[in-house]
Amino acid sequence: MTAAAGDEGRVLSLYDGWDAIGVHEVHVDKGWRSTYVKLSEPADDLAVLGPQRWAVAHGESGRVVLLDGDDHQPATVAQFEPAPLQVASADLNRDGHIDLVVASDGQRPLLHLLHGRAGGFAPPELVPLDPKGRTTPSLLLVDIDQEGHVDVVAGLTTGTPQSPIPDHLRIFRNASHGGLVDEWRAQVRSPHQLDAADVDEDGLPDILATGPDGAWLQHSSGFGWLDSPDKLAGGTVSGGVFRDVDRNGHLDIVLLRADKQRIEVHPGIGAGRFAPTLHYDVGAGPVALAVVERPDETLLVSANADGRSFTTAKVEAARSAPHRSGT
Ligand SMILES: [Ca+2]
Ligand SMILES: [Ca+2]
Ligand SMILES: [Ca+2]
Ligand SMILES: [Ca+2]
Repeated sequence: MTAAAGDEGRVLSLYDGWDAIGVHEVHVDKGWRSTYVKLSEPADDLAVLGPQRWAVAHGESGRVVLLDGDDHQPATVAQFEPAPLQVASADLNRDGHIDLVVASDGQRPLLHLLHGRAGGFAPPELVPLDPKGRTTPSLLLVDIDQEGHVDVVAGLTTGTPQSPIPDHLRIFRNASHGGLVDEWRAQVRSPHQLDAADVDEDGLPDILATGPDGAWLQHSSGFGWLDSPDKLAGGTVSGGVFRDVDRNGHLDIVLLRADKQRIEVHPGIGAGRFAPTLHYDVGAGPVALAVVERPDETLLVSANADGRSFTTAKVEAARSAPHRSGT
């Protein structure tokens, strides 16, 4: 599976080489209800723009299509050179229309910025990606400098185990009106999946990077800069997100540890500190992580390569009130 995204209490799945999106209503006790939306060709990536509104990137043909509404009729948004594609969405210029950012890993890796407008998208604007970044496994849209506009963070991998070159994040600041400026880069191991949220509660978003070289937490130090990464886990980590899964008011870090075949929850207790880690066993070969939040429950979902199975675990709400210091 290459993507797992929460969508109104459901999990969307997109398997490598499959030409369908799975839409799964997830339950711990009652089993699952799954439907599949057929695609015209295998897809590389998927972004959720809203309820029943998805952008799908097809690297084989270079097409990015929009599936809108209950009938999921695809409309081509843009056509690029065939190349592996990543897609992410946010309103970059704050005009009320969702915009798309597409990373394409052709001969010359590029970011394509597609501004949404009434009835569709404007033609793509091109922003060169780092030429040393051989592949772009992850795209994250977050207002990293907290000045009010969403910025673009691309996770770039460069080396091979035989000839390692440091992987890195490339930060593109959203200067004004949705134009992107290639700002700076931060070295980090394993930027295969990215998430951002203010985990240490200082008002600035922090970044969680996970991949085959472990899980790494980078705190923001202000003005869009990141501190050097803290290692959270070694081994292969197939996904990581910040969520308040135990609902105690503090973000927790959820990791899918492929090496240990389990989901790990680092429960946040405030100010970037964590209670002892909780473990949930999953099936063989976990490849993607999703968190389903409903009014009455939080579910952790692991998609497992072995038999294309899923494992679901329910998180108990934290019993004690949030800890306060200095009282
Ligand atoms: Ca917009
Ligand atoms: Ca910004
Ligand atoms: Ca922070
Ligand atoms: Ca929590």
